[in-house]
Amino acid sequence: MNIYQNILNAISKGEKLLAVLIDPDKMKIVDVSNFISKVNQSIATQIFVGGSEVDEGVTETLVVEIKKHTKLPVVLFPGDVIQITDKADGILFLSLISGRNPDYLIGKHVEAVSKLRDTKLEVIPTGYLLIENGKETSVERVSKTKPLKRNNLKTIVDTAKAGELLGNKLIYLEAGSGATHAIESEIIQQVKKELNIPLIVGGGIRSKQELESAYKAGADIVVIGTAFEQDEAFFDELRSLLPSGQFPKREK
Ligand code: 1GP
Repeated sequence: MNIYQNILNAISKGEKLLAVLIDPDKMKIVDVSNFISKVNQSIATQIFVGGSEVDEGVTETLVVEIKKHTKLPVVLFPGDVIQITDKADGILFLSLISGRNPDYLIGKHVEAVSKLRDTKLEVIPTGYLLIENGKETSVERVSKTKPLKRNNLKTIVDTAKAGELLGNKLIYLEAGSGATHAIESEIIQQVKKELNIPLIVGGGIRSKQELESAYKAGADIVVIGTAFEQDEAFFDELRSLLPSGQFPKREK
């Protein structure tokens, strides 16, 4: 499985991607089979697994269970090194470039190497930007970094571009899980205009309209967690989202 190449291929055909985020801290193992069957029938193209605060071993158990029920790529979106498991297909190797905490710019990465060295995980370097959302998010609390101000568009755009120039393969604009407001179209548009690599947008997207406007503004991959956790019927609601053909066909 070449996750990144598949993302590039899909985007080059004008397709949009949807990642369902599963937080190991919130998903019970007994509920996985039912939840994943909903994911399989939906327009989702990837499963991301990760959270800000997860106990050791929990992510691996969850990933093993998810893999029993789907052929979609399972990509780690880790809040910490202890969430790394070789049972997944890939990992977003996140650099929190909106912040200035050296642990999340290089420290955790060095720690991760001894775990990654013996795995076959596809490592995808990702520049991760936390954008202010009006309330403190768990990423902000755990990473002890400040998000970028929404009205400081130039800093957001320049930070995203710096992330690309540093060699990241993806840029992720994050409002934070459960954000009260999703990232505005204007921010997505301006960032997208500058980038030559795919753009991920997530945090606080709870309606079909919000998803659609993120795509229209230029998001290549949208990540949704909370809205699916709270109401699995949202999977069905999204089926009519875009003309068929805009979502890649995939094996389930
Ligand atoms: C969080 O961007 C993701 O890291 C998804 O956020 O849970 O608000 O959908 P939500």
